[in-house]
Amino acid sequence: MHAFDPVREDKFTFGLWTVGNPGRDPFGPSVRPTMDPNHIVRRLAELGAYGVNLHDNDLVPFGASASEQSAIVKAFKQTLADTGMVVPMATTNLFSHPIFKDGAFTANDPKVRAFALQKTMRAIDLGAELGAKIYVFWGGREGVEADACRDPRTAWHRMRDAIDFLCGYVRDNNYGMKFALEAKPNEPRGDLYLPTTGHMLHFISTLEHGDMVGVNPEVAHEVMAGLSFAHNVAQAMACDKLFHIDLNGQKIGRYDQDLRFGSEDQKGAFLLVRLLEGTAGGPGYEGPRHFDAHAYRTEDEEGVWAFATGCMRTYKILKARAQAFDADPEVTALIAEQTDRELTPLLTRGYTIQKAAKLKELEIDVDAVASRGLGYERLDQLMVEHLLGVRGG
Ligand code: DIG
Ligand code: MN
Ligand code: MN
Repeated sequence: MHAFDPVREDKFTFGLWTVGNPGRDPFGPSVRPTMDPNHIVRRLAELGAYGVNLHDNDLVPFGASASEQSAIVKAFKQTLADTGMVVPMATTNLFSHPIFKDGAFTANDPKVRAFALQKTMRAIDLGAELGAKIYVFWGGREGVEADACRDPRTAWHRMRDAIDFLCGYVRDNNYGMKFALEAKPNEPRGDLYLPTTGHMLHFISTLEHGDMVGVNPEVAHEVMAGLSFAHNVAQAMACDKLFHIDLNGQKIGRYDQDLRFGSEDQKGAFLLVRLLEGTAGGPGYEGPRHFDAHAYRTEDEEGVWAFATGCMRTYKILKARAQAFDADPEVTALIAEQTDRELTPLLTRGYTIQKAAKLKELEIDVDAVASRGLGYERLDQLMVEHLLGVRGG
């Protein structure tokens, strides 16, 4: 056992669709054979993963009969029992079948919206049967090209009605599930409704049962929008709404690449892991570390498992680097210098008439404050040196 070998306690998970991705893309067919879900579970267990996630149709083919579903699920549950792997999260495929070509919950045709609810309820039942306590909604087709086709407000109301309805279904069945909403700015539709985690956090505040609904931010999706992923995750954590997370890599300004975690923006990945692991002192994230990513199209099955191992190892290496960074006395001293403990009580925990009087009387040497150097160049250089492994062991 080496320092960065993944273990169950790391809570690393993969969607069946990630390592099972056959390498198909808009310009070419699959390059790898389809993997059996039970084989995926066994191989991931051998690599040290904690669990798998799934869309309904990743396990049960679309249109399978009840008896076929029963046999598939029985065998899958046996594989989970044999390997000790769990299913923390489940979700619905509301984007592959042509019926969803104009959306699912937001589609103009009420028969499509009815079928989307029906399919999701059945997928929730399957997720509950497999023990999932987090249910993700990614609206891959909830969007538009010809914007005149519906009032965007109508789409928003339809989405809200669907999530409220499904919250009711989960509560009625005492499934004990929480919902996690996943944003994306575009792709496969020209524009997707609710494009960023920020939009989702507002949307949740309008729901009937918002207490059971949080977010599932994905690295690639916020980077596609040109945003700081760590900042979006931090906002979700600050309002206790980070219910799940999709980890991967992404180059800015590209289509959704879903690359191996940490394979692109290492500084961004470092700051994200530092946040999730709480090494800087704030509360960390306790949920599964889910890799919603897939191997390059160039890879065979061996390459797929190298991809999966790389995701987990890079996360653990970055966690060790973050721990060393936040234990570095020069780093902590530079960060501490920015905190004026005397003034802080005046600036936090709300208004009082006494605070207002004190602040109005405060003598502030504006020129002296303005001319002060903050030492951020040294601080960021220290981070780079920890990241490059020349500091902190
Ligand atoms: C894509 O980023 C989406 C789908 O793969 C899935 O519905 C969701 C769950 O992680 N992510
Ligand atoms: Mn993605
Ligand atoms: Mn995702």
